[in-house]
Amino acid sequence: MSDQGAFDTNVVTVTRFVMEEGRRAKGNRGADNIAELHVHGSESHLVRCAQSWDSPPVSKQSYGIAGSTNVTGDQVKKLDILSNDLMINMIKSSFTSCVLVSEENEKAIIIEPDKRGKYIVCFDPLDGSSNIDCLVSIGTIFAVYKKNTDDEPSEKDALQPGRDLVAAGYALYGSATMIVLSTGQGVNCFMLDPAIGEFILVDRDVKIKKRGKIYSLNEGYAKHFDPAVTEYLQKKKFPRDGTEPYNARYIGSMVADVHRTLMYGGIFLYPGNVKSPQGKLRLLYEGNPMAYIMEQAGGMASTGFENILDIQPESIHQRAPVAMGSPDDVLEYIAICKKHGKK
Ligand code: FDP
Repeated sequence: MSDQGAFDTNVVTVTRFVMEEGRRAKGNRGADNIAELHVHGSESHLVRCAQSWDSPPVSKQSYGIAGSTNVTGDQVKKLDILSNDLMINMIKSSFTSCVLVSEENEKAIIIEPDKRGKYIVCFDPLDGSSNIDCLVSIGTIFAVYKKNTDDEPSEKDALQPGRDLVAAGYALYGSATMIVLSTGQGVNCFMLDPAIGEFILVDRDVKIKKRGKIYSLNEGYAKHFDPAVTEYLQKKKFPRDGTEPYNARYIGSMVADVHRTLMYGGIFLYPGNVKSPQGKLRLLYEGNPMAYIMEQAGGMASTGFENILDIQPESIHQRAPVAMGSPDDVLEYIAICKKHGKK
C-alpha cells in the first residue's frame, strides 16, 4: 500500500504498474504480450510522448500553436506533425514494433528490419487538433496489436479487429495530464506528477456507471441525422417515463469527450448521417482503442448495429459510426437503431 505521509515513498508509477501486471498475468492468455510490451518499453515510450506535452502553454508558444509562425517569426511545424514525428521516433527506437499506422500518414509505416519488433501500433498523435488554437483539451490515442503471421510486415498486419488488441489507451492533455491504459485486465489511470516527472496510478480498475445522465454529440448535424439518432435524442430531451432529461456536453475532442463519459457515465456518439454514412471517426486509431477502454471498464461500444471491436477492418483509415459509454445507455441506443433497421 502507498504511504500517505507528506512524502510518498511507495507511489505506483505507470512503469512499475505495467511490470507488476505483466508478472501477475504470467500463464494467462495475454501474459507474454504484456510482459513483452513492458520489457521492451514501448509503453514507456508512449508515456514519454505524453510527457513531452506536459507544459502545453510553453510548448505552444515556443513552437507556434497551429503552425505557420511562432513569436519570433520563425516558420514552425504544426503541433500535430510534431507529435506524429515524436510518436514515430519513440516507437521505432523501442525496437518493439514492425508496422505503424498514424492518422497523419496515408500509408502504414513499415519499420526498418534492424529496428523491428512484433507489435503493430495504430495511433492518432494529436486528436482534437481543431481545438489546439483555442487551448481546449486534446489527446493522443493508441492501439497495440501483435503481428499474427511470420510474413514480411505490411499494412495488412494492421487490419485486425479490435477484439485482438493487446493494449490500448490515450493520453489526455487537460487540466492535468493523464494516461488511461488497458492491457486487457481493466482500465487504470495515471496522472503526471510534474515534480517527479512520473505518471502515478490515481484510479485503479476504473468502472463506468451502468447508466449516466449525459449525451454527447455534435448536434449541429441534426439536419442530416438518421431517424434513429433523432428519436434517441428526443427521448433524452423529453423523457416520457418521468425521469429527468439528460444534460448535453460536447467538447469536440474525442479524447476529452470519451474521458468525461468514462468518468461521469452517459453516452458519446459520432453516428453516421445522410452525408457521411460512416461518420467521421477512424476505426483503427479512434473507434477501436476507445471501444477497448470502454469494454474493459464495463461499458459498451457499438455502431448501433454491431460491436465496434468485432468489425473486420478493410483499410487502415476506414471510418465507423460510434456510440460508446454506459452499458444501459448504449443498449437503449442500439434498440432504437435496430427498430429503425439498417439502411
Ligand atoms: P479533430 O477533427 O479536431 O481532430 O476525429 C477527429 C476529431 O477532432 C475528434 O477528436 C472529434 O471528436 C471530432 O473530430 C469532432 O468532429 P466534429 O467537428 O465534426 O464534431
